Amino acid sequence: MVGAGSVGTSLAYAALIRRSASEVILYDIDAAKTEAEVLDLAHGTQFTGTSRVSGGGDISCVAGASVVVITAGAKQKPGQTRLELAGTNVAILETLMPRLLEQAPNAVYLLVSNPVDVLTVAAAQISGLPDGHLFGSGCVLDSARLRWLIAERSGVSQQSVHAMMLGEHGDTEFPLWSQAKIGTVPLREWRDDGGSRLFSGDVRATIHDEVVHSAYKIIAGKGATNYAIGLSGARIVEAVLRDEKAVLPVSTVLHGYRGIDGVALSVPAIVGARGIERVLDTPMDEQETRWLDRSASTLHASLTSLGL
Ligand code: 6V0
Repeated sequence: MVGAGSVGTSLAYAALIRRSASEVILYDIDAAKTEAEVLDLAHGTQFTGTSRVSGGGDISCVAGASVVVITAGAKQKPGQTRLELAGTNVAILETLMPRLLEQAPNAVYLLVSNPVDVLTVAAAQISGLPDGHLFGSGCVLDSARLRWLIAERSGVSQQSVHAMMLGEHGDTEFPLWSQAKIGTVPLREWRDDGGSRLFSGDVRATIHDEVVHSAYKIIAGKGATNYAIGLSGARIVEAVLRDEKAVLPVSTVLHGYRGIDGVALSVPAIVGARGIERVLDTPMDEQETRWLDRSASTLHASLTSLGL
C-alpha cells in the first residue's frame, strides 16, 4: 500500500482481515505515522490469520511486491470534485512512479488515488507499463454502493444483486440498468409482493443520484471515505493474487472501445494474475451509450487541460 492515510490503512486492514495476501506492506513519506500504523495493525494479526504486516518511510520496503496499490496523495475537501484534485496528484505520481518501478518492476499496479481515471492515464504514460498491468479501482466501490441500495429496497441479498456502475469514477458515472438483475429477474421488471414494479424510472434516477453523491455525503460528515474503498481495494487485489479472472468494473485506458481512445474509465473487465486480461464489450442501450460518451468526453477534457 503506497500511502498510509485513511484509505491505505483501511485497505491494509481489510486485506489482513480478508486474508487477501500473505504479506501486507505500507509505505508513506510520513515514516513516523506509517510505523505507528504498522504496529497497530501488527498487534491485531493474532486474530487475522498468518498474514504479516510491515513497512515504513523507506521506499525499498516495497521491493518485489506482486501488487502495488497507490493511495498516496491529496484527497477531496468537502464540496471539491475529484477532478479538481488532478494537478496535485499527477505531480506526485511523476516522482513516485519511477521510484516504485525501480523497486517493483514486475508488479501489477492498482491506482486508487483520485481522480482515479485521470491518474490511471497519467501513471500509464509515466510508467510505460503494458496495458492491463496498471489499472484503477474505478467503479468497483460505486458498484458496491449501487448493489447495497438495490438490496436495501428489494430486501434481497447483495450477493444476488447483479449490477454495475460504469464510466468515470465521479459525477458522470452511470448504472448499467439494462443488464442489472436481481437473481434471474431483470431489475426493471422486479416487482414487490403486491405486484408493483419497485424500480420505476423515478426510483432508478434516485438511486443513480444517491450513488453519485455518496462520497460527497460521507466526506461532508466525516472528512473521508475509507472502509468501503478499503474493502473494494482488497477485493481487487485478491482477484489478481488468486488469478481469479473475475469480472469487475475497473478503470483502464481504452483503445477503440466503442469509439473511445486514450481515456481511462470503468467498463467490465476480466481481472487475473496479469491485471486486466480482457475488457468486455458489454451490451448497452441508447441512454447508457450516451452516458458512456459523456463520461469519456468529461475525462478527455480534463486530460487535455492537464496536457496529458
Ligand atoms: P490521506 O488520509 O490524506 O492519506 C494520503 C497519504 O498519502 C498521506 O499519509 C500522505 O503522507 C501520503 N502521501 C502523499 N504524498 C506521498 C508520496 N509522494 N509518497 C508516499 N506517500 C505520500 O488521504 P486518504 O487516504 O483519505 O485518500 C487517499 C486518496 O484516495 C485520495 O486521493 C482520495 O481522493 C482517494 N480515494 C479514492 C477512492 C476511490 O474509490 N478510488 C475512494 C476514496 C478516496
